Amino acid sequence: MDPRYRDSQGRFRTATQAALIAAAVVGILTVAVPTAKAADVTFHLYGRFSAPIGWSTTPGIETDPGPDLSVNQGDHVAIQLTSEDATPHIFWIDYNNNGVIDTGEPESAQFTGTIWFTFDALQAGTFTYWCAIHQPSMRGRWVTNASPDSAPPAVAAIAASPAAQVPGGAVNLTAQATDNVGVANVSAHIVGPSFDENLTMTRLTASSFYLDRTFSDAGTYSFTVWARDAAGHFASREGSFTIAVPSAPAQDARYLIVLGTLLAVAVVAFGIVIRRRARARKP
Ligand SMILES: [Cu+2]
Repeated sequence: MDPRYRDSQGRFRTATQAALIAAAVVGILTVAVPTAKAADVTFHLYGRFSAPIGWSTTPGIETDPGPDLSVNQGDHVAIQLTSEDATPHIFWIDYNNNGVIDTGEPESAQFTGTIWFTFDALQAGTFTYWCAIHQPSMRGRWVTNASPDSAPPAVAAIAASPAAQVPGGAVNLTAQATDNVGVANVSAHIVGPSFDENLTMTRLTASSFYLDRTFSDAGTYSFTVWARDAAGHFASREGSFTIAVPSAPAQDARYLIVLGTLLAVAVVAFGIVIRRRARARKP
């Protein structure tokens, strides 16, 4: 990670200095430090491995290294990737500069035509972007500017659907999680009868997360949704749902009504028969 960032006067300061300045501002003014808002950033990047080899944001004038590309930490990045030589390419940012594709590094699908590749720029620093196929050719400089993230994420609108489910049925947990820079990870810690698991929730949209899961044991389950940002701040919110063996009260009531009616009819009929016999015996 690049420990420096550029302040409003354009000077580079260290993260420690930034933290001290931020703390001083909060301490004196007791207001929140203004923070950068994550934005949607779009590029069109053209690549080729036949002359002119390299990358370009304009077709036909590729260079190697290609153009410097820069975004802010937390930005939602969408890159339209076009292969100009019908050769397969893979766009990839080597976050740890070890020359191989690692988990968590932005890596596009292989493309021979045009594709969209989207990712969130959560890791700040200066990196090399590559074509994973034509490395060590087809490279360029990628900069993700660090955002001072002083605020924790917010978790809202947590829900379990259905709130009461039968054993073996799926329960859908949903939550909204937002952050001033970017939500890095959302998980649900679920505790129930003989169940205790911390499960990663899947991102549906920028701020919506969900988890589908079945539960076999009847009982009450409590869950805590945890959201984490890249700076390590946490926020959580709690909810619950129940798993119960189904009863069919409506059907039972119907049976009782039918049975009761039959009994009543039988009693009346029996009464009539008795009375008639009694009358018939009278002289
Ligand atoms: Cu390539």
